[in-house]
Amino acid sequence: MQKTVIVTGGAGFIGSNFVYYMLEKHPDYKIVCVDCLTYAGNLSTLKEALKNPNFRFEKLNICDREKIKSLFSEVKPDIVVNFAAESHVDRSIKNPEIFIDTNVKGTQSLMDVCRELNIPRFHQVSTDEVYGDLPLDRPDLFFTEETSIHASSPYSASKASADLLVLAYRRTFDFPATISRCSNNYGPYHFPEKLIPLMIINALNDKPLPVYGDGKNVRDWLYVEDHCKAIDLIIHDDRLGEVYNVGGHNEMSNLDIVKLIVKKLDKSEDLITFVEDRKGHDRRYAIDPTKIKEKLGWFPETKFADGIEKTINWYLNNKQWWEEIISGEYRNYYKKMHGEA
Ligand code: NAD
Ligand code: TDX
Repeated sequence: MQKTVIVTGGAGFIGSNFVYYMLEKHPDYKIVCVDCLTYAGNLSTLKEALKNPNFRFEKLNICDREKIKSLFSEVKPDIVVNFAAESHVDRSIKNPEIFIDTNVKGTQSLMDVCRELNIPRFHQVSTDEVYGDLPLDRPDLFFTEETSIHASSPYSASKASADLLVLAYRRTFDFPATISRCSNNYGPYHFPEKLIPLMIINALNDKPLPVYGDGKNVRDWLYVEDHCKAIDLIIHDDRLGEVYNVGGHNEMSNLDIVKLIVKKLDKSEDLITFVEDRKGHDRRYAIDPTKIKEKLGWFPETKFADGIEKTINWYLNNKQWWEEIISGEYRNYYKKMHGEA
């Protein structure tokens, strides 16, 4: 059956991958992207989607309740998937306020509009960071959906707050929502301030590779297409009020990731530079995805060895995309973080 899906934050990394995934998987669906194009959103990312008659882009801030209401009234979506967020932990440490505005108030505003218009389904894209971190010396521990919320950074606190609001709207107003909490994604269109694209691009440019602290922090990496598949399954399932953990069972230390990228690009490990640690730096994330596997049959299909190969090749073949980005506002950010552009 033909459906209309509103994708907020669809000009960012995961949202744009989701737009492409949905246009291909459901060629009869209408996909409407709502994005205000912050530093992290790029229309060039949606260049191919914009050629598709089933795709529409609206430059709008999710906090602008009136304009969102007017668009949603016109479009009458069957499903709203909320990716829109400030997503970078380091930026949240420098300037927390915008994280509260977009991630908390923006989510609330979207839900209010959906309630007013009786939109039948809302999905909140959340993160494993809401659970805080796990110790490195307890590899037997994983985050389950029952793990208590224990956020460490202003970013994760804002995402946790949004999750609590979604669950409260579910209970109080019978709001038709679901939540997914995913581990670290990697793949095409990943903004170059995040670990994997930053290391690929700096290595290609023979620039220092800044590893925070001792580099032993562990993340659980998932190829972005597998995340998109998980969300597609969740929004097409009738169970409401569910929270699903989504993860790749693919834990790696930051240093191992950086060394792998250096090796693949045939560069020298001398580029690796240990820098001051991130404040409040989470040690380890590890997802137990048993629930989504058992209830929806989801599993991470892309092996890390294949995913990282595809990702590196994508950055090699799409230089124009990231060269445009690193020549803009990004330079100011990089200068503030690392002292040189
Ligand atoms: P991103 O920073 O690449 O993209 C965010 C997008 O949201 C951008 O296009 C930006 O312009 C847009 N946006 C920001 N504020 C907005 C606003 N007020 N109104 C409208 N649009 C706005 O982020 P991402 O990495 O693609 O993450 C997408 C979602 O997935 C976020 O909610 C994030 O918390 C979550 N998540 C990300 C990861 C990851 O590894 N990147 C993992 C788990 C969950
Ligand atoms: O230059 C760097 N050097 C470094 O050592 C950068 C940018 C990062 N790191 C470390 C910090 C983290 O331990 O690498 C790890 C990954 O860092 P990020 O790419 O900034 O991701 P992270 O903080 O783990 O958060 C990501 O995953 C969860 C996303 O940005 C979030 O939006 C998502 O919720």
